[in-house]
Amino acid sequence: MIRPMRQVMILSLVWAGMVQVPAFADVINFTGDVENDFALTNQSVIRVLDFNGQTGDVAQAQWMTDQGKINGWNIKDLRLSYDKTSDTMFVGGNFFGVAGDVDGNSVAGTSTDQFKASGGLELPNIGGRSSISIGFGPNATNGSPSVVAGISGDKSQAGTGLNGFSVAAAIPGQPLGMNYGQALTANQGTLYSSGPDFEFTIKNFSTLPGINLANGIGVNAYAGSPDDILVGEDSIPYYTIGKVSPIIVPEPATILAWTFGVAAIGLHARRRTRAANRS
Ligand SMILES: [Ca+2]
Ligand SMILES: [Ca+2]
Ligand SMILES: [Ca+2]
Repeated sequence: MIRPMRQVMILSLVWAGMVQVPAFADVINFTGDVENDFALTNQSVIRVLDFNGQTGDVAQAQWMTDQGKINGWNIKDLRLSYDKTSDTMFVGGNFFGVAGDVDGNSVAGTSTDQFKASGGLELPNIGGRSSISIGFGPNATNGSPSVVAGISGDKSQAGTGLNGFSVAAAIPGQPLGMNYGQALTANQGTLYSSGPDFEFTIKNFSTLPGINLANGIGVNAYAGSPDDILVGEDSIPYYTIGKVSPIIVPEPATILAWTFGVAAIGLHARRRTRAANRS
């Protein structure tokens, strides 16, 4: 399905430890709630906002909307915080609802009879061809991820972490979510065990293939399944984060076609102050 033009905005921004500014030693304590754990008042937090923070970019059955439900693939934003001392990247995939709760009944892994009777499919543990994946790579126009972290939609690529969580070398040319290559054993972090959001760590982040922190990074994201019928997928196209201090000025972003069935997504970015966009 083709979704509307989106804007990705980046807020905040000291890229702690990656730029020529004092490093913030910042260890995030996970509780499952990205809004709480990666508070925007935390100067180390980088936020990539999806679709202006609006909910309309993941299709779902009208009756779900009429019932006030929001599917569990709809990403609100990504939040990143890098701890230089431990060389750990803390990653928060922030969802409007509950990550993986496809039918929006507030429980990931189970769905209502109405959802099932209408042909919907929601599997526990981000199972089957479901995936929540975040890609990382160089700060490069027309770039693509060199690393992927999360739960692959191809379970033959599953890692050894919770629900098959893995940090892996990205397979070039494959859609994010199905592109988990060789596991990066020195970089395996931990997926937090409860939601509503999707939080994990990547160890030894500066040593990831294709990553040179001094040059900034690129990031993209995918959440969805091709099999759930009643609900679309969400994605954030490859977005570059430069080494600018103290405010990161977004650079021209790439237009990529990498989600299941999405032809192309226009993307542009603009700067916005943190104060204007607290949530
Ligand atoms: Ca979204
Ligand atoms: Ca959330
Ligand atoms: Ca559910």
